[in-house]
Amino acid sequence: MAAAGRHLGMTAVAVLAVATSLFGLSDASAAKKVAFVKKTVSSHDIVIFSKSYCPYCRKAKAVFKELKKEPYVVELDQREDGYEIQDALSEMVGRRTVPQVFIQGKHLGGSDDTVEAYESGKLLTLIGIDSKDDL
Ligand SMILES: N[C@@H](CCC(=O)N[C@@H](CS)C(=O)NCC(=O)O)C(=O)O
Repeated sequence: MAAAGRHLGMTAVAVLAVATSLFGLSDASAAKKVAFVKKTVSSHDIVIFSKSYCPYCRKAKAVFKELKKEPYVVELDQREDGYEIQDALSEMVGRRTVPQVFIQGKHLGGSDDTVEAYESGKLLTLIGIDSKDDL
């Protein structure tokens, strides 16, 4: 009876290990993706984590085009590790949607937040443009 219990326990551990490797990330791999996000947002003034087909991402990109600023764009759907980066982002900013926009290393938000910041003038300040006349 005890042997059967031990066998079941070992089977559960094996199943968990396989499931983790198939569906989850090891802590080390997740930490690497968090490090990638941190390094990316600290290396560029404007960063957009995006998916190439996403209409909300297109909208956010259009705002920066309007401001004549070129963001650094990470297209998650065009990378093998895109899903893991999205997991890391989700852990960091509490949202799983794209786009996620960062200005000078700080999280601004998604598309709605970007458009709102543009319309209120907050985005100009964050980017360091004095007024729309300077464009
Ligand atoms: N209100 C959000 C909407 C963003 C949104 O719904 N994005 C879709 C893609 S177009 C998304 O992230 N879906 C989940 C996914 O792609 O994993 C915003 O303003 O950013």
